[in-house]
Amino acid sequence: MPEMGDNNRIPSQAIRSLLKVYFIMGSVNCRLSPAEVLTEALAGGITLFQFREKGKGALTGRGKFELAQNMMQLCRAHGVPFIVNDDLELAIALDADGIHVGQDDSPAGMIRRRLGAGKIIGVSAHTLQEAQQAIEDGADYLGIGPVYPTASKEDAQPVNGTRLIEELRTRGVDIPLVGIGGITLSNAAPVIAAGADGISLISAIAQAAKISETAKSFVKTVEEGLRRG
Ligand code: 3NM
Repeated sequence: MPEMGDNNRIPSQAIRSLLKVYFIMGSVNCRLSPAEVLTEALAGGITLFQFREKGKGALTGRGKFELAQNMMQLCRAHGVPFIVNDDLELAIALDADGIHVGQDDSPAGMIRRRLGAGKIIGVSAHTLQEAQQAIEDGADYLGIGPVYPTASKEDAQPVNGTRLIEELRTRGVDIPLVGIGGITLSNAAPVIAAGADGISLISAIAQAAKISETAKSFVKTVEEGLRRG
């Protein structure tokens, strides 16, 4: 985990660099075993990981807990922070590095009181208002999507392109943020050009024929995009 800032919060500059290639996955997203997929993705240089055990056939209870524990150990071995999707009790039980929540979950402020200052809290936002509210509530970063059509989220909102990312940056909102939804190697660059600090993705890595090489190519694409500014 990065060094803490003055108020025990992780500084936004550190969050920004963690967001470059933010891989999300659960057992239903993988063709190989989840441990194999995550090991390859870590070897390829993903910068942050989110455990998202959701959808048809997803594990629950003990099975979910044990898989999460296993994924967190793999992340820790590579120095990559481990974020839990939605499940605050799981994040607390594991002492995970953070949590990512949607609009139907508790507000970031309430979560912060349970998790503590030094944990990472991400919020999904689909409109300017949702983004502003999440910032007010103390989110560390925002996930903005879906940028492109996605098959990985059943209840996805309408596709928004890079519009909201651009609008936030034009208005001077400088919170760390990632674009999400349908991102591939061929359409990632415009997301960074729009002002995102990174990209968040499931299938382009989880279902890749060569997972580690693909993750590495995403890191290169994002870093080139960030250098271009
Ligand atoms: N959240 P893929 S889109 C988990 O719009 C998730 O907030 C989204 O998966 C949002 O990279 C999405 O396979 C799915 O498209 C991303």
